[in-house]
Amino acid sequence: MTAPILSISRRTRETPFTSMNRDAAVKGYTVYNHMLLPTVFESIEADYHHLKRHVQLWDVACERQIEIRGPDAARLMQMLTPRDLRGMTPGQCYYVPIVDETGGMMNDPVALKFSDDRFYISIADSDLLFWAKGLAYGFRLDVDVNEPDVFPLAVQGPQADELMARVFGDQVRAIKFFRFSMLSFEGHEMPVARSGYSKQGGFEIYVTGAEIAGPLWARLMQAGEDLQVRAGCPNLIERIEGRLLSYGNDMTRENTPHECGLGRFCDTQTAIGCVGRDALLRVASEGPVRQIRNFSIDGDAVPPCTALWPVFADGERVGRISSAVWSPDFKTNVSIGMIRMTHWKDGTRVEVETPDGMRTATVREKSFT
Ligand code: THG
Repeated sequence: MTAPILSISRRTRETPFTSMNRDAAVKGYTVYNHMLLPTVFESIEADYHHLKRHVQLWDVACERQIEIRGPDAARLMQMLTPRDLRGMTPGQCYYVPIVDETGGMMNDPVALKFSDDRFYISIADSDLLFWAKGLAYGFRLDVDVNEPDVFPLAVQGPQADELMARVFGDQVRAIKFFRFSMLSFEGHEMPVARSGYSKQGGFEIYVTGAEIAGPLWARLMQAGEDLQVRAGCPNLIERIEGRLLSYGNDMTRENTPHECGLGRFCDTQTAIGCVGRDALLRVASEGPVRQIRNFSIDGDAVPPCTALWPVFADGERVGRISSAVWSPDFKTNVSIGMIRMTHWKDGTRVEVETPDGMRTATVREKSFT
């Protein structure tokens, strides 16, 4: 049997790194924000081991930027999120839940603040641009909202500091977690942040202009040869172990940030202007009745999790699994799901209905890492 292919067209946008991925023998793609996102190079397990030991270059250009510019930029930003942005200073990144008027999750991006009148929102997979433009128009805000030619390149893994220092200088070592500096490469200035969709440490370079993507990729590859640098991508196993959520998979507009375990990124009381504030004030006072947890699912490797798997306790449905995969390091199936408060305590035993039968599983309050 041959695997089906993904037909690529103008809608499934290529990135400035697509030809580099091809040269690195990319084996799988998904589509994220209407753009190609590699999912596997050697194998998901080989990519995972390499990521945890060495350093990888990730084409995450699909983390599209929404640029908000103008006198009302800060006001629009605060309308979008229940996280209080008043303490955010230029050069900071904030992980920000974005909610609609019902308090439902619209996206879970990383925001970058350049100044009071300029931000980037580095979005997850939903068309947040239209919601932001709609709010700006509807409220007659004095802002420009657009998607600039910025293409994030992540450098992830334990050797990321060493590799980045060789290309951008020792100043990268001083960049703190979720902060960015404007650094230059061949005369191009770009934000370089200590962040990324893994728990292995590293940076994200917001490559400004497609023309510099090739030279930067080549320089990083050459500088990191002895560090065994290679192309990689967000890794399914590593991100589930670290409980990094995937919008559209682990949560949707049906969920509040509190259900997603993102209550620590909400300051609903003081986030004056957030369109979901009233709705969230109601749920924040009572607390959620179901929440995201990790689970370990017993038995050998589970099949790919491409739909929600029901979770049962004593024959009653109490939750669902949204991501699951075999972990070579933890020697169990690691997973992310949502479960009712009656069963969300650490160590609770439940049953998961997978496509190849019922499996026993254990709720984990903490992530695997
Ligand atoms: N980096 C950037 N943009 C992104 C992602 C990213 N856009 C899409 C997607 N990833 C958005 N989702 C996430 C999810 C988790 C995190 C970042 C973006 C993340 N979480 C830290 C954690 O859970 O450990 C917490 C961060 C904090 O403590 O503030 O990093 O990866 N540019």
